[in-house]
Amino acid sequence: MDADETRERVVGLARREGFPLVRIAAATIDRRAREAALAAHAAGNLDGLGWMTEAWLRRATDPGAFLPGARSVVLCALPYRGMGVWACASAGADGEAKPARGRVAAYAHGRDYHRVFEKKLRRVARVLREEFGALARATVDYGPLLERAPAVAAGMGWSGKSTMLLAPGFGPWVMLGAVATNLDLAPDGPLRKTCGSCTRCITACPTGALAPDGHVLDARLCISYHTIENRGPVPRELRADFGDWIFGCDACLDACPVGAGSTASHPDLLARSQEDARPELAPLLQLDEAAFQERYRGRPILRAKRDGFLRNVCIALGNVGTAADLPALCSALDDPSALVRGHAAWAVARLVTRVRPGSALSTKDSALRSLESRLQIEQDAGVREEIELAIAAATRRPLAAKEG
Ligand code: B12
Ligand code: SF4
Ligand code: SF4
Repeated sequence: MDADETRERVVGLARREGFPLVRIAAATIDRRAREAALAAHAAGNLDGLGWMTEAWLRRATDPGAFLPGARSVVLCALPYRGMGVWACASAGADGEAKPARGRVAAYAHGRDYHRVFEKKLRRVARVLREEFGALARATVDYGPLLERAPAVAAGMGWSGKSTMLLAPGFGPWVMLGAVATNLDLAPDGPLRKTCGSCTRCITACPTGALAPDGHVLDARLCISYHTIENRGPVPRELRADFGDWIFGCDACLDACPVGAGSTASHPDLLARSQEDARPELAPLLQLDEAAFQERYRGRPILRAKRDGFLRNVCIALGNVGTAADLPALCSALDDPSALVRGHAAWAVARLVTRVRPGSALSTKDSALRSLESRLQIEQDAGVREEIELAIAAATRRPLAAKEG
């Protein structure tokens, strides 16, 4: 079999697994990507992503460290923007008739994409080993290999100002996976495309996480980072800007004109019901550990863990909930998790300072009673501080100066 034939068979193999986009990159160190990643690390933009150390980033920008002897990387992409009617459903932010709903990033509407990719990529790797006698190693997302840099080098798309890879026809709505191999496959070249003068993603980002000229993201400000990866409290100054996002964030993707008309999606990544994409918020606060595991088994949302997810739900209820949601938030003041109790306190205050004037008085009274009675018994110092701040915010009183 000559080199062209081998290449064609490898690409065909990946396509038969259902990947509409397959490109080959040379397995070389991408100096520019490494510099960008190290600069992001040095600037603190990756703080909180503990595993992304300087040493990890050096390895992750060297396919030869990922698979010793690697000559090529086969990049595979699956589209996932089959949002149907669910993503358009009203969140019911202002209407008592509709329950307040949260918003889940589109990549997390269906089955966990890691599982979907792993199965397919491992089959490709196995054929490379068994039929081609080659070395092969597959990865998706969490493996020690940065995926966007080789995908851009191989012309799968270009590097957008949102930092997303934009694939022609699909825009940012593709997930990536890769198989490194020691087969010497002729690489594809990069696209000659850029975002031009567009800046829509930068303007659309609710928290200003993208640099003014784009291409750099500060994870410390990113809703996606906080709602998925952050295990602790969300900085108070960011919470009001989270809107109704409860897992991930697509604001910079939704704003992108590239691939905006695409509805292509791998079927496993589709929402099965409105609850997968825009779940009703208040009932989520009743999930205990077992119910959370049961509801989200095999779904990306498990990644946030129960306490982190309910923390996100509290923030969203504070931002878009109505007076009808107050009892659920007040119950969450007694949640076993201090993380949830603290964010519930914030959300109670945020909700009562937002609701319409007609219902404000009684709502505020009952909110204050709940906050004050929880304060009587609360032992956790962090939660006590959240409750005190919440009482001050709800009554618009400045906090009394602390003694000592
Ligand atoms: C860590 C991580 C995150 C972090 C940090 C993201 C970030 N931008 O740094 C957080 C948790 C915030 C995150 C969020 C999301 N992520 Co993420 N994430 C990753 C992960 C694991 C590593 C990304 C990374 O290397 N960051 C470090 C920075 C330095 O690298 P970079 O952003 O790729 O930067 C490159 C460019 O900006 C470029 N560059 C830098 N300067 C300049 C200047 C110019 C002029 C140019 C042209 C280029 C350029 O060079 C850099 C190196 O290649 C990858 C999976 C993987 N193993 O690669 C998924 C990955 C990037 N995430 C993905 C997705 C889908 C998301 C979300 C959309 C999920 C969501 N809906 O909530 C958001 C989108 C946020 C965003 N705008 O990027 C997909 C992206 C697919 C695509 N089409 O691009 C990936 C590839 C996962 C996958 N397997 O599909 N993510
Ligand atoms: S994912 Fe959301 S918060 Fe993060 S950069 Fe994009 S728009 Fe901003
Ligand atoms: S919104 Fe505009 S600037 Fe941002 S990634 Fe898309 S095309 Fe590029």
